Amino acid sequence: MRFQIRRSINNIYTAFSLDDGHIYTCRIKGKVMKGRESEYSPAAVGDIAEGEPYSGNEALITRILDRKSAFQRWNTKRELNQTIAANQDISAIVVSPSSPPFRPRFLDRAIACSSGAEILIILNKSDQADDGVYDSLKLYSDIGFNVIHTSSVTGEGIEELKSIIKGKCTAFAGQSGVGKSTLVNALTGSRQRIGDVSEKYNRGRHTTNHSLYIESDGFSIIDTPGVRELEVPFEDLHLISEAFPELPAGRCLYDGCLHQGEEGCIVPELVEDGRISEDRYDSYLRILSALSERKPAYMRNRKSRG
Ligand SMILES: Nc1nc2c(ncn2[C@@H]2O[C@H](COP(=O)(O)OP(=O)(O)OP(=O)(O)O)[C@@H](O)[C@H]2O)c(=O)[nH]1
Ligand SMILES: [Mg+2]
Ligand SMILES: [Zn+2]
Repeated sequence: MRFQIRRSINNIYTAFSLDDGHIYTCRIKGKVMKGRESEYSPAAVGDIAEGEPYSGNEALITRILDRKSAFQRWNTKRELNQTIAANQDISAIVVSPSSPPFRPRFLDRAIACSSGAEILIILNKSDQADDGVYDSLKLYSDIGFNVIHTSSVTGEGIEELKSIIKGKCTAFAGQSGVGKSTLVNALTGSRQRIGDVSEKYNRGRHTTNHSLYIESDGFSIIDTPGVRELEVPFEDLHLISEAFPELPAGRCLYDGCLHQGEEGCIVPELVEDGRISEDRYDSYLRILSALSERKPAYMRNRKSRG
């Protein structure tokens, strides 16, 4: 039987059977699934799995099918990649203007945490936005990202957002307290718990504590837990440039140039001319250097091959 994972808490999964339409409580056979040693958790919300029911509402999962897309982060405690959402068509990165404050470096990392999905940048709480934040976000629409403004207070952008996500699966990700669950509730009429933003620290309180798949009328959504810090998952350094579409491909002297000051690299010149934003280039370099210093726990214990 094929299942779609809709909720995951402590390795107990709630999954929808794509064959009989029932909901099953699932466990995964064995502790670590083959080919998934490099991950914090073998399955994520949105994953398609194979398995067999052993009662009317329980099943054992034996295999996770390859993902077409994912939103992943680096779990700094366990030193492994952690998948927050899988198989979404759109990764919606939600930001807010002032509570919590807009952090461009965070947004750049969030974009790089998504792979295989379209990126949608949502400035939520537009009722609190000022010109500064609109200016900062203009950079992203100039680069070619889809940027929209929403507010659950004024209703701005909600209909536009509905038309963008129609017929698709959208994962909402971003800092805690930016209003992901509030948006999800406005879109689906569901009642996800929402929290306030701490006055003292001006950041969210991690109200949503696990990812959840919600099927709605003509679209589906994955609500994810907000984070305070977000690090890009361990991956091939060359993949990072996908999150920076303004970096030129194939125009530097050497193929596969990482634009880190190599001979014949044209990027420093483009930054100098203002054709590539200095801030975005700085984000890119910071991500590369964080990744090159990192080694996942499962790789470190391996014996070196001489
Ligand atoms: N002014 C204003 N406040 C909003 C808006 N959307 C959400 N909020 C408030 O922001 C706070 C946080 O909202 P949540 O929806 O819980 O935020 P979240 O992103 O789901 O947070 P986590 O689950 O912790 O990741 C709540 O107090 C909401 O009422 C908005 O458009 N404008
Ligand atoms: Mg939430
Ligand atoms: Zn280059």
